[in-house]
Amino acid sequence: MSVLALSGGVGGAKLALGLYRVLPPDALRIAVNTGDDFDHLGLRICPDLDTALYTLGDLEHREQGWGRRDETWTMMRVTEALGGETWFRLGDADTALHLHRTQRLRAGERLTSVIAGIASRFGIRAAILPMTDDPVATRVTTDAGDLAFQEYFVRRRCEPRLRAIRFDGADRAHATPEVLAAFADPGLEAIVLCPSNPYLSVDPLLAVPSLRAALVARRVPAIAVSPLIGTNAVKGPTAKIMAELGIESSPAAIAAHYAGLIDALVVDDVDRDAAATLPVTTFATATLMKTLADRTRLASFVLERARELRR
Ligand code: FO1
Repeated sequence: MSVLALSGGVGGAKLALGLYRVLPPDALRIAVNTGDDFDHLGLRICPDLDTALYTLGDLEHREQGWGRRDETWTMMRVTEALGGETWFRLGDADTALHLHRTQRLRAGERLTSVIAGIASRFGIRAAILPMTDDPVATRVTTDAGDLAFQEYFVRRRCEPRLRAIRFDGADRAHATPEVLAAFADPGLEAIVLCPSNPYLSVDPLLAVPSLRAALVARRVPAIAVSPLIGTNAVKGPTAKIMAELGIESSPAAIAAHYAGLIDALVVDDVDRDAAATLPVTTFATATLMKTLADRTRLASFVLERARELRR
């Protein structure tokens, strides 16, 4: 049996870890957003893939959600002294991974293969799959101009008012054979859209035509977990982004955003009443994930609902 999760960012990785812990080790495949990837200090940085690697490899910085917890910062300190860019914080151990990945990519290896090699070195049995090996770059149109994703998200801390989001290259990108095989796996039992920011972290995946087509043609239930709790996003700027895009921060907006792509939506208990009126099957439970137990419990809840939907 297998489960395919679609994930990006810190919120998605939390549920991915819960799924990883409650499923047989080889059962989980995670298609991960690569729209946040960029070249920086001569290195290829893949933030959402690395957050998934560190989280499932039990290396992640627990409070931040990104980067490693056992970090030192000599490289950043010397970069600063040399007048280099330090707005994007790269720890020494994290930088070793970027160096390693950049070398292998430069040698012509596919990103999918590089990530699989690193996951194996981290002892991770789940398949962490870039959504595509083709270039896709999330860019945002803001009142401070057209910005690359990390420039907006990290350097400017999401302060500029967001007008539009686009994913350069997505329309020409191909889902990897490994991602398409995960959708086609006869043993597939469920597809889980993790509680990542739908607009920044899930939409890039859905913008890859063959990935979206595979989700539309699904033969098993697809369940999305809302990243919102009430009108405030749990983590990150989701509510601010929705307001600036003119979208109400509600379960209804999330359901509408995923219309046709999901068979059920999981919302938090505080949204139980709002959920009763949605056009998609909706389940309510506690969706705030602070502890590992929160993550595994939510993962089990989602998988049980998917099994019910299959009967
Ligand atoms: N996020 C920040 O807010 N500040 C940082 O300095 C930062 C550095 C960083 C380094 C490696 C990495 O894998 C992620 C990093 N992130 C940082 C998080 C990253 O920008 C976001 O996790 C995703 O791009 C958004 O989902």
